Amino acid sequence: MSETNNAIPNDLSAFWMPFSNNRQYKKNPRMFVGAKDMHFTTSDGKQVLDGTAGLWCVNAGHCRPLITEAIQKQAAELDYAPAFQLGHPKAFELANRIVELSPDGMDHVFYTNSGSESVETALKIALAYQKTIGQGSRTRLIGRERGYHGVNFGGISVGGIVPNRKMFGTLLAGVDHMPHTHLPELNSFTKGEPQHGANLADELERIVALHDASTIAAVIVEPVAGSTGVLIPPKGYLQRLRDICTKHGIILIFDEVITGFGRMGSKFAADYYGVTPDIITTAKGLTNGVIPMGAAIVKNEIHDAFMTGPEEMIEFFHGYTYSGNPMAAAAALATLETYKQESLFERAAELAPYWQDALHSLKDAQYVIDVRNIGLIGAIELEPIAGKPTKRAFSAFNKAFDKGLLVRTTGDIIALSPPLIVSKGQIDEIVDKIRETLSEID
Ligand code: PXG
Repeated sequence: MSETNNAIPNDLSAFWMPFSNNRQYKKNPRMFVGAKDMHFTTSDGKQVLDGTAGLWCVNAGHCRPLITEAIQKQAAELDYAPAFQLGHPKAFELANRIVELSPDGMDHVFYTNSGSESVETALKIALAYQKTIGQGSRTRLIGRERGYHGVNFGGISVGGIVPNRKMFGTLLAGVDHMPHTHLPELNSFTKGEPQHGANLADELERIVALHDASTIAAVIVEPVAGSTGVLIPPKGYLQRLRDICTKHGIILIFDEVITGFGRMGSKFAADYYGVTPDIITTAKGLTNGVIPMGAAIVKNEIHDAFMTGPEEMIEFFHGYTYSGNPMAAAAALATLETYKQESLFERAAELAPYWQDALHSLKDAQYVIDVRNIGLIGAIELEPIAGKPTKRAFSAFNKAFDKGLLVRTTGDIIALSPPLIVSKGQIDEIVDKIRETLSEID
């Protein structure tokens, strides 16, 4: 890469950065100018170990050759094809590949460009499905406290992260929330699935009793809540949600934007937990984060209910200019091929016990009040500084970065999710750098 390309512009004010402290960042900007496999290169030439797969998306590691070549080739061959009433082969081929990975009976894929759009799409499919089968009174959507389902209006309505909601008016009407499943007094320092809290799924019964099942269209949850700081479902919890939804004719949506494509050491969290939802939302790992793309994967019964009217009619009034975009489809096909050739989902499963032990060795490190893990996901929760929530974790983020490690923080929680190509030596490096970091911050 030429130096001119990577020179830091001397005016950073025009770019209003997402989910960032713009003013503080721009005083001390940190920029990546390159990446390969497990590392980023910074503009000042430092290597930074990627402990977070970018933003939970680069599951195969950075700048992987199959993906790079596929995109280059696609850009020269078919850059764009209209998405409505027309198609191109790779969008269909990719849907077939996704369906092969999906739980049995979920054989249809609706393309989006992000996790947020996958969520909106899933909620709209759920509402339209209920109407289509003569259950038009089912208009309520149920989410969960501390849930993250992206940033669009449907997603923040069913989501439960307060700062993401409170500035934006009344949101969607007719939404209710189940309680979150974080029970630190009972489950702290659990390795893998927590023992306590499956009964929290029964709160859904309470919500059904309050509103009546005939008014509820769908329930949406992250199988493992990621953004809010890695909340792992208690043993048996997801199955209970499934049973309650089935009993009451409520559609169950698993938001697998983070948990899909190998993060759990399985294809989807649905496989990991042996619980099949009615719709799965995905994005991130679908294209290794390289080109924006998401997908809602839909159970046959739901899809088929739309395919009943006159054939010349559009069946579902929804879609995006870039649904199934050729560049994104090429990136996704090459990503899925990389996962397969390198058995990366299996690799993640094999590494998970080592990951677990390494993370839990931080139990006695300074400030640590909880360690949680599942698959190749981890969280280290820190005791907040009194009266200054998030400050300690943000110091840890900065200090770790200076030591050449990228972590992600949310609240006072350090969240970890390395690319699935991480080595045991790199897992040790992540843990060692975090231990050092915690011993050096206030
Ligand atoms: N659902 C879930 C479960 C997610 O985790 C989205 C939807 C939205 O995806 P898009 O592609 O619209 O951003 C997400 C995204 C973090 C972090 O550090 C998490 C996400 C995005 C950025 C940062 O926890 N999750």
